[in-house]
Amino acid sequence: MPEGFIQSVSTSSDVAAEALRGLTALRKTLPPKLFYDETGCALFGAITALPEYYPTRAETGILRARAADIAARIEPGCALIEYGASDESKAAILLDHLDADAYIPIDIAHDALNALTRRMRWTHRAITVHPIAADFLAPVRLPKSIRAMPKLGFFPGSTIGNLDHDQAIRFLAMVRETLGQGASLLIGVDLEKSPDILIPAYDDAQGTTAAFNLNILQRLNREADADFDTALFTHHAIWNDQAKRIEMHLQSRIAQTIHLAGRPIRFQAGETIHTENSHKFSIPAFQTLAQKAGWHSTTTWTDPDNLFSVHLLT
Ligand code: AVI
Repeated sequence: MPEGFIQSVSTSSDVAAEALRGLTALRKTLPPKLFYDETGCALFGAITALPEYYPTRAETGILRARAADIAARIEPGCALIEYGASDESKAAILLDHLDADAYIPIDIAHDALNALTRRMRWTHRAITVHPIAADFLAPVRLPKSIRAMPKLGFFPGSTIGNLDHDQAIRFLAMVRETLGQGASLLIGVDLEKSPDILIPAYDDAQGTTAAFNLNILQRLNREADADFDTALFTHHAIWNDQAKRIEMHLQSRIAQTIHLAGRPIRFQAGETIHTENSHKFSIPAFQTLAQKAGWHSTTTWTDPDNLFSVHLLT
């Protein structure tokens, strides 16, 4: 285990308890953080390379084009604190331009974080890497050694869109508190667009997103003593225009009873498990959300096709 590793990862009993809570509710749900076991992280990596999944390419393009501009706004000797850091590729673009002394990746996916830390310690030797294995929705304690450094929070990938609005405001307010006075936050936010672009991004021709969604059931079979037959569930991605979000569901093809941690769970034919929301924003709508959490959006960058936005909040 890397030096300085703070560990608070989910145990199998947490996984079973969280799954039971969602699956016994009136409308069945599963928390999206359960996607990210080792297989789920690999499938998410494959999603980011799909021709239909534009967010990663668009955001990476913005970061490459604007990294120098971003770095010019951040004080030297800073610490970069990345929330949801299962892959360092976006942080590395920033670190190549920032005058940074420390990098603190925070992620629940322990194995991915471990591998990232090893790579970063090799490729960015002048920077101290302090990984934190934690659910970033819960408060985290930053290492004492970065206390005096200027802080830049980084929350790429539009993961903010996976939270509902109240949760997003609470999260942004908590980040503000964690980073402290004078800190900045660089955040990637996916923009509202036609469902003709959105639906294929979440229901791709190769079936990679379907496999990612169904893996949550396989994970419950592996870790929560469940007996889902994934062939009896179908992946669906729908655009909810009122809530401005893509919703991912797993629909039961037939009436069936599955078991999880010794408990029977009944499904009607056609009933769904709601596994994820991915909210999309206009620029003013996101600025208002950030303001409610006490942040002020100073600069917003977009890609040439206006698919994605990156905001610097202070
Ligand atoms: C991690 N998150 C921002 C992705 C998204 O686009 O909402 C997760 C994802 N789900 C399906 N495809 C990608």
